[in-house]
Amino acid sequence: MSLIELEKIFQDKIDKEIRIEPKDWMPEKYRQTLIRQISQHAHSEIVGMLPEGNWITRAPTLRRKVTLIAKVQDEAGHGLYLYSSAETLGISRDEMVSQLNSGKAKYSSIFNYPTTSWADMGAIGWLVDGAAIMNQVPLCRNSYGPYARAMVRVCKEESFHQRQGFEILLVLSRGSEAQRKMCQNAINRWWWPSVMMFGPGDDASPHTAQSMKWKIKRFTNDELRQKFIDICAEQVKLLGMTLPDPDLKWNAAKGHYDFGAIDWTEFWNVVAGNGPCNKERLEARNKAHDDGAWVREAAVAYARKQKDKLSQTKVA
Ligand code: BYC
Repeated sequence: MSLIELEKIFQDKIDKEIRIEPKDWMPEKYRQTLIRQISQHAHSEIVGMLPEGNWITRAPTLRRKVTLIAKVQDEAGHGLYLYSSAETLGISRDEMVSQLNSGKAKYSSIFNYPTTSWADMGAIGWLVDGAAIMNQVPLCRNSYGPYARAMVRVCKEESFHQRQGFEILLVLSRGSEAQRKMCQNAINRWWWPSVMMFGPGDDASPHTAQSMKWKIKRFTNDELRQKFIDICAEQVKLLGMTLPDPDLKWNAAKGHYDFGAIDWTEFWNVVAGNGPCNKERLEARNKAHDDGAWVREAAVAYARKQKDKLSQTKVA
């Protein structure tokens, strides 16, 4: 069969909402796009453990500590499902991890901002996980089977994360003057980076058009960003706080909130590795990897021992 015929069969399947599975024929560019996106997504989950992990020892109560540990542990699980899903496309986990550790592979821009107060744990849950859910629910319907199935479980856990974050902020927002200030300050710092999480505007997004055609993406970056802003603009009222955008205003004609200009210079700086914490995050990640090397070596040694035992039993 010619390449053109294979591509036609492939696109027909996608148009009919038939999932693509690992052993199916797929265009090389589809495979590469998925590896890029899924590995970036997996790395984001793993690096995303760092800013919140910093607060486990400083959580204000036992209940908060237990919840935060569970959340950070969930992120590790998400990273692992996603690495497994990318492995079905023919890349090894070692390759993906070394691309992350060398700084070659990207991870979400949001994780290059520092967490400076307890209220940041609330703002990350509400805004960062909230933005993640907005982007990830449609990914449960993406065209590649292993990625779509992994996303179902990820999304269930993310919605718990979002609610725990909102509840942290709700408690602070009803607390002392200092707590209210801490809450507003965290919202001010996390708002714009969260809005940028959806990626560049559609006119500056090189991958969106093709990914929509392949149904890897179901909505464009700007469509999801708008939905996120519309929801947050209402939810912030329940907190009695404000979003740091003087241009945020309901537009009845459009049925959406208008919002202010996004600082894309900042976004591209962070993506290029020059954000407030880019260097620190990768150093911490590399250190964690080095520190954990014994776990992998022990696992390999154990597996070898078991194999030797098995072959000895067979000989006997
Ligand atoms: N950060 O053409 P575009 C979580 C890059 S973690 C950095 O729109 P695409 C959590 C993009 O890679 C969840 N880079 O690309 C964990 C591309 O660069 P290259 C994270 C970004 O792929 C712990 C270029 O900009 N979620 O929830 O069609 C604790 C042009 O972009 C970003 C995911 O990973 C960014 N924000 O669309 C708490 C979702 N945005 O590769 C929470 C899965 C764009 O050409 N990913 N770039 O050099 C996606 O849905 C899509 O990849 C994106 C971008 C919407 C992010």
